[in-house]
Amino acid sequence: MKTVYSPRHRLHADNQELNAGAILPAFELPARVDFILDRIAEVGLGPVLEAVPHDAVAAAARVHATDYLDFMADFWRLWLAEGRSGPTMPYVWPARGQRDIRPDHVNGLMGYYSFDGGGSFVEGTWEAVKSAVDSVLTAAEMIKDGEKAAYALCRPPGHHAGISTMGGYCFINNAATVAQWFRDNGAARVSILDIDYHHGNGTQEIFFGRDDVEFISLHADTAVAYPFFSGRADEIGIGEGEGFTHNFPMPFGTAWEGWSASFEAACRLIADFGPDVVVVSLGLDTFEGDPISRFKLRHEDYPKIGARLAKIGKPVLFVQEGGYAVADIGVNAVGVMTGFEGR
Ligand code: SP5
Ligand code: ZN
Repeated sequence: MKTVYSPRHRLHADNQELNAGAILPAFELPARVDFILDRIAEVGLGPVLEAVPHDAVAAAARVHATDYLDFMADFWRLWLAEGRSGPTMPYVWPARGQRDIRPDHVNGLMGYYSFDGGGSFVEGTWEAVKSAVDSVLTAAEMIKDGEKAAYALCRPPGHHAGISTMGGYCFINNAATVAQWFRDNGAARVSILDIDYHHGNGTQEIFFGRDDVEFISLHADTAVAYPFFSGRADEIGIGEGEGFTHNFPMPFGTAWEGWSASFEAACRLIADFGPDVVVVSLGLDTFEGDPISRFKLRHEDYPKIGARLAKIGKPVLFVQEGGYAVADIGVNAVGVMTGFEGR
């Protein structure tokens, strides 16, 4: 299988995050990509190709609001204009009952365009964000040209990014952008299967009213787990989209037995939908050793995921999302891919 990545991901580094009462170095680190690339080489998964530059912003604008994209493009200039240069994060958000009103100052704008404190910006963030879109579009072209599968090793991840909100380490929604790209390039139907530990709230928001892009998410029960405000089983889509969103919340401690039952149901939903292509939002934070998550998948489970996805018989574009057990992430990511290839 071919992997696509951009070395420009590294420009997004030394971020911070709000976590359990402290400002900590972000868990979402550049080294995540290094461990995956090392394992790809070790196993001989296939060629690693550098992302081809695309008009990333135009592709993203098919699923995100242009004022949101404009803000991210302009953010570092606004930040410098305040005399600052260090990493930032939002700290004030409109809550229930407040007005949906766009402020003028950068501090307010950060809150307006985010839903949590995980949208940490540094000088190179925007370049890295666009490079992840380059990666996913380059991989999509490989699928369009006949590859059965491809792996877009995106960083930063994307599935929490909504129409006009960053958060959860995500800025542009890579999976949603590429699903829309497939629709714009001949696919009648696209399934997005999100197996990150966290609910893919951004992807859900983007496609909630649509019947041409199916969204299925397996995740920790958001009654008790991040991102808390979406991901319940009764969220099924709206209007024409009703019945095309499927959520499988699962309790803390879920291991392969429980997880795989939901996964099997998800795979059957995809087969019933009959997509031209499947986009997999591949989070590896379901791993038992993940430092911020509470599922119990083991190394040996990841190849089984890949093998079952291959059985669907549709082209699969894997898009990297979360996974923070940095030293194990390569084994688990490449395990999915070798399982898909039946080796
Ligand atoms: C892409 C992705 O996986 N984003 C995840 C963002 C999660 N951010 C908040 C996590 C809060 C976890 N708190 C647990 C504390 C354990 N020390
Ligand atoms: Zn996650």
